[in-house]
Amino acid sequence: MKLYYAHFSPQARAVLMTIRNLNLEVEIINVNFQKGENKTEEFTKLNPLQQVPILVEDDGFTLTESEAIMAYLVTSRNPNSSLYPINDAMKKALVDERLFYNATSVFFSHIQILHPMLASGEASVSNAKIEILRNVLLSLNNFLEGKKWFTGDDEATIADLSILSNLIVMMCAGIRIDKYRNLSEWFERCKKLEGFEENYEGGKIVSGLLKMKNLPPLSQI
Ligand SMILES: N[C@@H](CCC(=O)N[C@@H](CS)C(=O)NCC(=O)O)C(=O)O
Repeated sequence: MKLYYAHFSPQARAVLMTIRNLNLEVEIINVNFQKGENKTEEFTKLNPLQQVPILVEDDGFTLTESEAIMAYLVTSRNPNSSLYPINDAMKKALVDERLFYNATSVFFSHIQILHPMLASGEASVSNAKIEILRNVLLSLNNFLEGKKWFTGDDEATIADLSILSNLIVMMCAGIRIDKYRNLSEWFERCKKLEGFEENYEGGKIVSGLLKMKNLPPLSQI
């Protein structure tokens, strides 16, 4: 299988971390956005949204949403994995619940701030956007109350991997999580997961870009 990938993308890194945790072989195709490699006809055929990640199976089966790719990889390659407990309807529903929260709220909460900064050099961030991000961090901290992982005490799931990739972006952009005790403790646990370092390395691209564009880190949040 092939993974169309960019190291700066939290969604792509979450998929790669799933692949690492499942110990799967993959051909990684690095997509250079600066060179417009996501705008080619061939790429647009694979994903009309011109975004990464994209997973392409050897027979051509293609998926373009990170959470769906992660769920598919576990279901198709190791259905007994605790990363996505498909044989337990309730446990699986709890993972889905957090995956949907990640897709609708966690990703949005930082992209609404970082995209205008990185794409058009916008240096100021409105209080309304900061409030949205703070609420997400608070909710994540509350979800973890009394739990080791986002869906319980057992083991990390793909929900943890998805949320982790986005949290890494926020931290690399300067956001401090030490006042969110549950989240900080969970983050320490995540450091032991397969592929954590690789994921974190990709996140650092964001801090590099902010510095390069002379933009302030988001330490006020
Ligand atoms: N909902 C999608 C989001 C994918 C997405 O936004 N990818 C970004 C990188 S994180 C991208 O490729 N952006 C390039 C662009 O939109 O031009 C997913 O979870 O896979």
